[in-house]
Amino acid sequence: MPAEVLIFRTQFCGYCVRAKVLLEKKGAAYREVDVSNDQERRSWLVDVTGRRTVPQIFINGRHIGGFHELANLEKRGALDALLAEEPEPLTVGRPRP
Ligand SMILES: N[C@@H](CCC(=O)N[C@@H](CS)C(=O)NCC(=O)O)C(=O)O
Repeated sequence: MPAEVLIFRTQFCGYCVRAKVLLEKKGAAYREVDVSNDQERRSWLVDVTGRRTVPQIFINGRHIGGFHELANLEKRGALDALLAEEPEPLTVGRPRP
């Protein structure tokens, strides 16, 4: 089973598009959560990630960062392994959309 990839994004976000293009190029399925008009979820995201920008990307519940961190993983040849990891059966502590 492939990894669970979750992208928190807003509607007009170039880096979100770039992250999705990269994941699509890798053949990775992902789920998107649009936080454009959801202040509560956005505050939660800032609390969890310590970041105010979007996208914020999680792979199997692990916070990866934004587009640049994702692209760096790919550059270092580390992204494939993460995307191939099975998600844990238990989702305690995993971000909920
Ligand atoms: N280094 C970040 C940059 C992300 C970024 O600047 N995102 C823009 C939207 S495309 C953003 O969140 N801007 C709002 C802000 O900076 O508060 C990444 O690679 O994801």
